[in-house]
Amino acid sequence: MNTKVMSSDVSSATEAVFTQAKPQSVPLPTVTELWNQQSPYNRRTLSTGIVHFGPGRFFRGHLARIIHRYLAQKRFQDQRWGICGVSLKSRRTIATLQPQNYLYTLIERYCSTENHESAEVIGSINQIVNGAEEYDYVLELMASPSVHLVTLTVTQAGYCLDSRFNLDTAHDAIAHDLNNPAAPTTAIGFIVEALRRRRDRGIAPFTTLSCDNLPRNGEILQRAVLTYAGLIDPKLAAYLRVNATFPNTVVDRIVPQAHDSDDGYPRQLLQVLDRTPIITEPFWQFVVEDKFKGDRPAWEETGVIMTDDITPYLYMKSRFLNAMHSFIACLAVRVGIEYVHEAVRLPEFHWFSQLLMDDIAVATPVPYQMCEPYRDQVLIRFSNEALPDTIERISAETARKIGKYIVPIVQDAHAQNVNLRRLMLPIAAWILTVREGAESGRPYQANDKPSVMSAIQAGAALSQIIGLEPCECTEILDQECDRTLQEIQNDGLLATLKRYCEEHYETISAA
Ligand code: CS2
Repeated sequence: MNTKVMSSDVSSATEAVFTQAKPQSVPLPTVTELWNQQSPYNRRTLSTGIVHFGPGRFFRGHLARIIHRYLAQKRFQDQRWGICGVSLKSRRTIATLQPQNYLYTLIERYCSTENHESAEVIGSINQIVNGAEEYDYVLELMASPSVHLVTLTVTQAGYCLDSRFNLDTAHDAIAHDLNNPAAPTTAIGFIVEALRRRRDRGIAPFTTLSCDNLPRNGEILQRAVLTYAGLIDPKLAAYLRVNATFPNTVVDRIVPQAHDSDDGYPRQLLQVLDRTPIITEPFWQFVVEDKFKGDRPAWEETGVIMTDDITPYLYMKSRFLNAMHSFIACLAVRVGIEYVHEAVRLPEFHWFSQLLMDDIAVATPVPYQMCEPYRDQVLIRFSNEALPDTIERISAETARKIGKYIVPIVQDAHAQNVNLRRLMLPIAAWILTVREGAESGRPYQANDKPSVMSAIQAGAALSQIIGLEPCECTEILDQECDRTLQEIQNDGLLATLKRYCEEHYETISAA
C-alpha cells in the first residue's frame, strides 16, 4: 500500500510531529512525551469551556478532534475551549486515558480508489471524570461562568426516552434523579441541576448540544430537559423555556469498534506508544443550528457548518448514510458477510445499493444538486477497506433502526408512488435470517431486543416486529415485506438482487 503520512493543515509544529522518525533501537516515546516535544498549543493555559457527557470513541473521533483543530488554529487567541469529559457508566475510558493525560492518537485511514493515512495527537480533552462519584465537582464545573457549552454523545439510551422520543418519567434512573436532584445519575439530571444552580447565581445558561444520531436531537433534548425541570420546579422549566438553547445538530463520521491491530498505527505513523488510538475515516461533518445565546468557538473557521436549518442535512445523513448502512447490513447478514466494505464490493450489492439510493432520492425532499455530492460519497466511504467496519456493529438494534431510518423513507416513497419492493427487500432478508440463519450456513447472532426476536420467530408481520404505529402504508408495507421474503426464499438473495437490477436496467434500455 502506498502509505502517505499527511500532516494536519493547522500548524507547522504539528507537522513536525508527524514527520518525525526515530531509529528502531530508541524506545518509543509515550503520547505525552511526544506532545511535550512538539505541542500545537499549550494545554496548561487551556481553560475548560465545554463539559461533554459520553467521552466514547465517536466523541474522540469527532467533536474532540474538531475542538483540537480549532485550538491549534487559534493557538494564541482563543484557548477557552478545553473539554472536561464526564463518564456516567464506563470506567474503562478513564482507566485507559488518564495515564496518557487524556491525550490520544487519531488515525484517519482510507483505501479504495485512492490511499490516505494520517495521524495526529489530540490534546483538547483536559480531563475525564466519573460523574457517578464526582457529581458535585461536575455540577459546580457546569455551573461556572467559564463553561459555555455542554455537549452529549450518550446514545439514544442515554436520554431515557419512550418510543415517541419523550422523556420516560417512569425510567428507573430518571425516577432516581427526580428524587435526588442534587445527586443526579443521568445526563438530563445533571443538565437541569446545573442550569438551576446557574439561574440561582445569576449566571446565564450554557448552550446544550446533543451530538447523537437522533432526529432533531436538540428538540428532543430540550423536551426531555423541560419535562424533567417541570417535575422539579415549574418556574425553572418556564425560565429554561425562554432562556436556554438546544440547537439541533447533525454529526457524521464512521468510527468503527476497536480492533486488536489498532495499536500498531500510532507506532507505525508517529513512532509513538498509544494504548487507545481512534481509527476513523478522513470524512467528517458537523452541522450545527446557529442559535447560540452565549459564547461558542468560531468553529466554522475549521469546517463546521453553521446553518439556520439543519433539515436537508438531517435528511441526507439519516437516509443516504444511516438507512443505507442498515439496508446493507440487513442484506449482508443473509449472505454471511463480515465487513461493510466486503458487502458493497459484491456487484449485486453495489448495483442494488444504487437502486436503493435512487428510491431514497425520489422520496427525499432535498434538491438533487444538494443530495448528489453527499450521496456520491456514501458508497465510496463504505468501500473503505482500510477501515474495517463490522456488519455486526451496523446490524445491532436493526428493529429500532428500521423504525428510525427506514420507515420514514418508505412513508415518503409511498406518498410519491414509488414501488416499495426494493426498499422492503433488505428488511425481508433480515427477517428471514433471524428466522432461519444465513444462506451461507453461518450462524447469525442478532443483537436486538428479545421481544423482537420472539416476534420474528413467531412469524409476526413487519409492523408488529418493529412496533409500528398504524399509518397509511402499514398494510402495503407488510404485504411487500411478505412478497419479497417469498422471492428470497424461492430464489436465494443474490439471484433476487441480480434479477431486480437486470429488470431495472432492461427497463431503462427499452425506454
Ligand atoms: C451507523 C452509524 O450504527 C449505525 O447504524 O449507521 O453509527 C454511522 O456509522 C454513523 O452515524 C456515521 O456518522
